[in-house]
Amino acid sequence: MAKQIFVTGHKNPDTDSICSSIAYAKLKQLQGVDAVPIRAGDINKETAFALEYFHVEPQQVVTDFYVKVSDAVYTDIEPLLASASLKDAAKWFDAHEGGAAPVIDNGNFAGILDRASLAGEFINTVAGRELSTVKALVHDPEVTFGPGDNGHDVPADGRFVVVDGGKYVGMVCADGVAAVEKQQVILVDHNEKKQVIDGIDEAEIITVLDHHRIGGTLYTDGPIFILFKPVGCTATIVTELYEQAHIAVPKEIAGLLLSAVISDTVLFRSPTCTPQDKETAEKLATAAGVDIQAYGMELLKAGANVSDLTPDQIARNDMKEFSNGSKTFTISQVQVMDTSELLAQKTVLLSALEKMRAAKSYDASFLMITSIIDESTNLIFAGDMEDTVSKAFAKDVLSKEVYLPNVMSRKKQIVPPILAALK
Ligand SMILES: [Mn+2]
Repeated sequence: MAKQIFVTGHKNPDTDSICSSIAYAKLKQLQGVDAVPIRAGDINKETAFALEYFHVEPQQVVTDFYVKVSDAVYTDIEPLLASASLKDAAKWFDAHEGGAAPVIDNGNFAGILDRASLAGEFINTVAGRELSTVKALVHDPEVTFGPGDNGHDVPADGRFVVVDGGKYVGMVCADGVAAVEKQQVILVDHNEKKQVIDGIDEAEIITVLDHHRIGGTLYTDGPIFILFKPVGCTATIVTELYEQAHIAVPKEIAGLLLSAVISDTVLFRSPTCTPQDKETAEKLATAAGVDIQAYGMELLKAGANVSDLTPDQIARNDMKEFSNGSKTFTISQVQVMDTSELLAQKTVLLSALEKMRAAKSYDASFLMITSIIDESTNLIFAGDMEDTVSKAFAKDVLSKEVYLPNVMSRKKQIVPPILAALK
């Protein structure tokens, strides 16, 4: 049976990544494609509100695409019993390739029997010496693998025993790992490698739907379907694909897509919002049976409640990683109704950012403290980037902070000036 196609948003998923992956997987299903939404990690409070509101369960979490030993293990290689005779052992080697036989004792993996040590028993026979037993010849292998281990760790030469909880499972070899059918993946709402689930090089990207800058470094072996549009939300692109397919958006999916548009455009306040996003939201609101403004404010408020988050959680809220090739930095964002409480904790937030920056040796870690009401951002950061920040925004940096009126969008108003200032 062919594997299901995975549809996923970025690491540290936001409402658009969660909802657009669910909605696009649904569209593919309605078109007869065996696609399933996945997510890279925990959902945030805003997304949880949307999913609960429209009674949709969050999709399964997948944290990497590495081929696993369990995908490649040969389970039809019968083990030898420790109580087997030398003759039975010889028959086993006659029927199997490889230099070692897995041996079990009382149902548990006992070790391996080498072809060479069994051959030694032939010499003992000829020399008239006392013969050993299979049990006595068994020894621990140098390496074994568990079903959850990464296939790329299996050495190029040889066959290796796979053991799970003390029980023999089967054997694995590098050729078997290489022969595993690649996991097909559809990326929505991202294309920068640093934001993609780990191990994407062992999978096959077949589609990318996105509304961000092209962040380079992704590579495919064959031609793929790509749709990038400079709109405010991936959900707007997904809705367009439903229309193109002449498939009505199911009610709960319309609710999720609407939530994504509201979230990404901050209820149409963000400069990333286009007329297409607004028109799309209106159609989706009708299909979902909600009032945009009333539902929108409820949704944003659910996400804006950071009162129960620790400074560490705030520092990595909605975090994305960026690189220009030489400098790597992260930008997190919190969107709140009132920034004063967070700004009062600035010292604590800066040390949380510094801890995060130092742990991964980022050049800088930024936090956008964005006011939904004032439509402005206080940008604070850890790392030695005063000159870059000052140049990027043509402002003096005061104690690791710049105040940016009319700035709400990371991708349109923060990332491009920082990248330009780094050139
Ligand atoms: Mn998005």
